Amino acid sequence: MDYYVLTLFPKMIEACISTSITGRAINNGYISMTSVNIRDYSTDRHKHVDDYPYGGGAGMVMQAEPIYRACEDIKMRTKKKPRIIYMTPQGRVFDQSIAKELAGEEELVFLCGHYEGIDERAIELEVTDCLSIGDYVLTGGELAALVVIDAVSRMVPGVLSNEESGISESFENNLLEYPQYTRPEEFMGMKVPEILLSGHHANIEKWRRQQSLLRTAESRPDLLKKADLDKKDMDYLKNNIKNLQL
Ligand code: 6GU
Repeated sequence: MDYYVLTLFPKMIEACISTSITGRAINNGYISMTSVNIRDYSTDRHKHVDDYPYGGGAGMVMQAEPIYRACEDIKMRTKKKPRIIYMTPQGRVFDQSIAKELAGEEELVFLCGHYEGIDERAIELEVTDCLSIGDYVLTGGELAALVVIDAVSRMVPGVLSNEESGISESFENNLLEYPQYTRPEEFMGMKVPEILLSGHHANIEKWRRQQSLLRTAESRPDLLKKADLDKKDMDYLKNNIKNLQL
């Protein structure tokens, strides 16, 4: 997977992506990152990239031309027509299924805006997808792009080790993860649930499933509606959750 990020703050992207699992994936050749400074495509002698909004109002708007030129340059450098994703709170809300879908691409371009947004004509000319990471407003698209890149990268084959990808995880099958414990057996008077020390694998699996069901019902009842539940799951929930709504 080759990522390109168009931004006014390329250092922000590089610092974040070069650490941890994404950093290892870059070193091992599973992903690559090119951060592109939109300011380098300004034709203005003061390297301006923004101006006042037509019609008035607060803040500045990023001009179409530097963004257009940066996108065209990237399209020339990549073999295929890459998807160009504009990070904006007005976009489709990112989730695990979108992460999996994007992981199937060979290249992804992220466009990060700042100020009061970018000139609509740049969006019309270049952008193929708009993505949001949730219903709140960030100062710019960089953190949002990093969130998407992280979630997509761990879906790219080879990025996670066998052990890491064996981790059953929240949102697989729309259930939240069960609680985990490690040594010591007792901490501040709190004991690890007895069943986890029993060595009885079938009972442990059953307990973990029940914990997942409880957590999802309590914190994310919206997810539970989409989960694949059998009769045993349903009976457990009916007996353990007061106002179960499915
Ligand atoms: Cl993608 N960008 C900005 N600026 N704010 C956001 C967002 C994106 N997603 C949620 N809030």
